[in-house]
Amino acid sequence: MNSLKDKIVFITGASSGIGKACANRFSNAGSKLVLCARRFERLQKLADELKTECHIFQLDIRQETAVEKALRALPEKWQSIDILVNNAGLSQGLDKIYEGDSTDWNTMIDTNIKGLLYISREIIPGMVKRGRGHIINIGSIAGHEVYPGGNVYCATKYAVKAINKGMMLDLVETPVRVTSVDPGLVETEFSEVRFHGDTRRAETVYRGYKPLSGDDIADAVVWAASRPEHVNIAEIIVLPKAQASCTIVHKKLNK
Ligand code: NDP
Ligand code: 8X3
Repeated sequence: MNSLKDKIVFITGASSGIGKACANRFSNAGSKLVLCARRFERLQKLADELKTECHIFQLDIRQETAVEKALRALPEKWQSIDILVNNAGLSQGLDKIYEGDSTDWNTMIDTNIKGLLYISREIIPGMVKRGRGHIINIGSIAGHEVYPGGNVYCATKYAVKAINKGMMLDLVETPVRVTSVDPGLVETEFSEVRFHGDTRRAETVYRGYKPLSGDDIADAVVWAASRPEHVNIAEIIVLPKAQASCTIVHKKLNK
């Protein structure tokens, strides 16, 4: 087992859901945390609650220059990031492709693909130079199957799958590990964001079965990170027991 104590873990999108759960799990394992998101007050509250030392900052990962500035300005003691969890991401809309909103498309592409790349481009060179590091990308079952209305969101997660593989290939001659953790249905703010704040519609996504929690995914992330250095967990798909594919979910609904 690879100890996570005193490792510096950078988690994007730590203000909610899976990212927040990862922060809690790594904190319990004794890691030190670098956390970012757009909602800074949430990060402040989280950092106050966590048992470990944290460095928090507000960042919109879609802004390339802001990403460069923020990460190049990290205080020296926080620069040697050991583990990067590329978690920040979102879905917007569930429209048929011919009815889709290009603002939604741009938000998803700019966050899930371009934002992840901007962050990675800043962090990976240091890992290569130091001869250690682990990148954990949060993909999705939506990067393995396309479902009706999922079109562009699925395309972004297929892109994450390709980028994960690309990272593995390009880093094979280094000690830097690369993992994709690909969840199915996880009850977070994800559906509320997808449906533009329609909480009633969002709730229906998780009704009639037991969905995953952010903590279930954090468990897989921390497990992958704590394998011995010679073990690389390339990809993990984690689904709720009631889910067999993107669209086959066994729901017991009251009539
Ligand atoms: P949440 O909405 O609960 O959390 C998303 C996080 O991403 C928030 O912390 C949000 O912070 C952050 N974020 C979004 N846009 C940006 C941005 N432009 N810059 C910085 N941070 C941003 O959803 P989840 O926890 O479920 O989602 C986390 C990841 O898991 C995503 O990549 C998602 O695609 C993936 N996923 C989720 C599944 C699910 O069913 N929930 C299943 C499979 C994958 P803030 O708004 O404060 O910026
Ligand atoms: C999130 C899971 O099935 O809602 O990536 O797209 S799904």
